[in-house]
Amino acid sequence: MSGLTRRRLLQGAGLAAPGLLLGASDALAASPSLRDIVLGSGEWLSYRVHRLIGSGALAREFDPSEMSPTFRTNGNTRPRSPEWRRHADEGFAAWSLQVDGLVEAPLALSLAELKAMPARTQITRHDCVEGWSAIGQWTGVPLAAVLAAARLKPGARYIVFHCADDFGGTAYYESIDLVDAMHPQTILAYGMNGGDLPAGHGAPLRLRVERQLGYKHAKFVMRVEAVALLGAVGGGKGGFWEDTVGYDWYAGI
Ligand SMILES: Nc1nc2c(c(=O)[nH]1)N[C@H]1C(S)=C(S)[C@@H](COP(=O)(O)O)O[C@H]1N2
Ligand SMILES: [Mo]
Repeated sequence: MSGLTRRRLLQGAGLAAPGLLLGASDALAASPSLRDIVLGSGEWLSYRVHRLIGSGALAREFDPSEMSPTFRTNGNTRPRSPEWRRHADEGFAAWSLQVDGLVEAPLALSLAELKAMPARTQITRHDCVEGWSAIGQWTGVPLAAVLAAARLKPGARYIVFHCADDFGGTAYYESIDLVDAMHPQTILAYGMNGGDLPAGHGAPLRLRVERQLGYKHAKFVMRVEAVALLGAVGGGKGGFWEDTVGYDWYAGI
């Protein structure tokens, strides 16, 4: 059963069954902000099912022979920010990733420093909400390793990704919870299909969060911020498309 189909079923089940699961306790049940975002929609049940029974599950990984011959780009493919363009012209030699917010040790990590950290390579399927999929190979540093280096403060609950590109002057942004942030397949990727991450796919660094739909995979990531609440981020729903067209924040597949 495809992820999308399963998700639709979960949303349907949400009409009848939420009481069953809402009784279980976890830290998120106590988070009014998250409840406000998703309560009353199937998204809430989907979120709880994933967190209760599937929080450690791995997304399927594929054989090199299954990789898509072409992997299309989508959304922005070349940020118009002068800062990003200068870095691109310089091969991102002077670029660095900012890691800040609710962390003990804010960091600025160059591409060389990120590449010197533990690396993970995975061949996964990307599912865009618009109805296309592609299988590609991604190499990067586990987000968990970056967050461990910066040492999250106890109040941190969500990780926000701030991007170099914009739509109509608003920079792209996305966010995930700490379960997805610490998941072994959640990486900040600097490589794709054996080479450097191409500009169109988010150079120099993009998020891969393999159990989520495509729009969660922030490209052109400049800054990773740890926050306690999503209410103060953008329009308050945790991501650019969530805020502008109402996409689910928890786009679990
Ligand atoms: N910064 C940024 N990240 C983004 C987007 C974007 O426009 N800007 N588009 C999203 C969408 S909808 C999809 S499907 C994927 C596309 O990734 P790709 O271009 O590598 O195929 O990136 C996601 N991340
Ligand atoms: Mo997408």
